[in-house]
Amino acid sequence: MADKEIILLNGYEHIAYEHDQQYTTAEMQNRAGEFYDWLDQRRSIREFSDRPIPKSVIVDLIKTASTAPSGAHKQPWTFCAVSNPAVKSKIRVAAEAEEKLSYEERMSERWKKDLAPLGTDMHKPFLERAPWLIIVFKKAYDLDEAGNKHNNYYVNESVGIACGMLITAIHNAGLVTLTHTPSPMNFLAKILERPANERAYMLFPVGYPEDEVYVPNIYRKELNEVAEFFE
Ligand code: IYR
Repeated sequence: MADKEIILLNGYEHIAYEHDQQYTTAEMQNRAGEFYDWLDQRRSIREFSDRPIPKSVIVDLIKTASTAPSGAHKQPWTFCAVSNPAVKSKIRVAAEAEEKLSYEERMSERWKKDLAPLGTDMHKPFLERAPWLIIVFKKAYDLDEAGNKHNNYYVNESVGIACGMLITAIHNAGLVTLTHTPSPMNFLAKILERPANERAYMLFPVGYPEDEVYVPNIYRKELNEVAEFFE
């Protein structure tokens, strides 16, 4: 591809935005509806097959997530992708220790009642069985090579958007995942030896579902429960 022409606007480099996807209204409607139908098929899965997934696929999923918009374009995230069985085992052991405390002591009865239809408990075999774990770290601030701190902005919003895009990319690849947030999550920074500016944000096991998997028969809210229109 030919290099794009760079022009200066307000003293900063700009390139022309190429907007070549002009759909007719009917095509637009079709695409919007089909994308919704396709994404509505996504479900959180807790039982994973151990069938391997090539690293090159995981690389593309992470590159996709890293296209997310972020405060001042700081991209305040690190995606740690783990397939090493010994590291996965360490993560499972530490996560289950935290979850045991959570289920036995930290979570309220009301919370456990709300979770009952999902059938979760302190056991997390998917942390070893899924071929890959992607652990997303947020960067509270950036550290340069000299050790100086630089601000990041809207870090939670930015990393949340990137996680949403990662989930969509995983679904697009025909794979499944789960938004897993063992709490507290600081054991992940220790095991993965992350620098002082990184905090674990969310963990995604990625793989194929187990051969026969049942998911809770839950319903999504109707449009009028999630949207208001002001026309
Ligand atoms: N982190 C625990 C508990 C849990 C909490 C919520 I909110 C969920 O939607 C699901 C689980 C666990 O992973 O079991």
